[in-house]
Amino acid sequence: MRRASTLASSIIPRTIAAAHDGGATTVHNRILQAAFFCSSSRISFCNRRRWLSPFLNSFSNGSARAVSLGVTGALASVVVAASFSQAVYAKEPPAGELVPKDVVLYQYEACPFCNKVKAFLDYYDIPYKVVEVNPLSKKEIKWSDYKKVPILMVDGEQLVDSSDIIDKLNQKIFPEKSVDSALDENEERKWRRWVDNHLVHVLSPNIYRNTSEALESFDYITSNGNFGFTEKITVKYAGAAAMYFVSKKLKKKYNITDERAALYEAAETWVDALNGREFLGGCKPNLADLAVFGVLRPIRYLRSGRDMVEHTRIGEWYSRMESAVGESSKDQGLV
Ligand SMILES: N[C@@H](CCC(=O)N[C@@H](CS)C(=O)NCC(=O)O)C(=O)O
Repeated sequence: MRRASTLASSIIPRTIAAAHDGGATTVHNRILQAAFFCSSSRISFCNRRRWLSPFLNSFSNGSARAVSLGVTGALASVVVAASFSQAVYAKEPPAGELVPKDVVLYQYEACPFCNKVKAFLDYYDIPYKVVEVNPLSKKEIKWSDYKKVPILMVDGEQLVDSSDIIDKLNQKIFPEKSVDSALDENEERKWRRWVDNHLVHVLSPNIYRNTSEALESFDYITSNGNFGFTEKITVKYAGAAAMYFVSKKLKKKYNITDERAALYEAAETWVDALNGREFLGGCKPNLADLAVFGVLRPIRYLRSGRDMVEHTRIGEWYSRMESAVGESSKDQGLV
């Protein structure tokens, strides 16, 4: 095991170097993975939900009257209403023979790009195994020439770069998929680019905004990442301190003056893009919905994510996405 002082002196220059790395690199591996509170039922879809609304409304009016008709009627109404009240969204599972058999994701639990890929795998119920990479030694990906995560191995083929991974996987599992229109396709592409070029850059300055948020973030990273015992303690404090300073540099680099305002503005921009639709994809999430959801998932239950939901209109869409994506299809077994 490396000595704490060695680790402290290695992580700080590495993270600062990342800030000069010209892209969203190491900085983003410090982003957190918050707890997932996903619905497990996947039985209806948004049209059905709309068709059910008048019924549910009249039903709930009716249930008030049922009280006067007797306890049995009231109880029955409560049970039925409760079973419909958790609106969930159907998935579009790919044809069985097109689902890859052996999928392994090399990731950092807190990395937004990795979470983007996971949102795709989870939504389409593609079973996968996870290898948590140690961000200091990266020994788990020594075999690869590509030195970032995510790396996705799909039936022996190495895929890299989150957006490329999703494009290739999408093509593999839906070779015949037709988009509803060129307009929809352009819109989806435009917002996926917005995620990669804008949204991800707003995240780090927010989760490392001050010392307590930086510590909150690193507490989660070290609790969920692949670190040895001494590494955990060193990385938590050294990493939080380093990223606090790095995030200030990132703010400058991406012309962000007020990080929270930038986060709220991004959330509002996304809700405006939805333009009243349940998802950007309409009745069901498209790749842009999955990308936005994926990169926000690690911060959702941190202070910044909670603030975002409290101060913007994004919460309802986010809850719909949690429900639509459902539980992770991650295989709990070891690779
Ligand atoms: N464009 C890439 C970016 C991937 C990326 O920057 N990943 C970070 C982790 S969030 C990374 O591996 N950085 C290099 C490092 O940790 O040394 C993608 O979308 O997958």
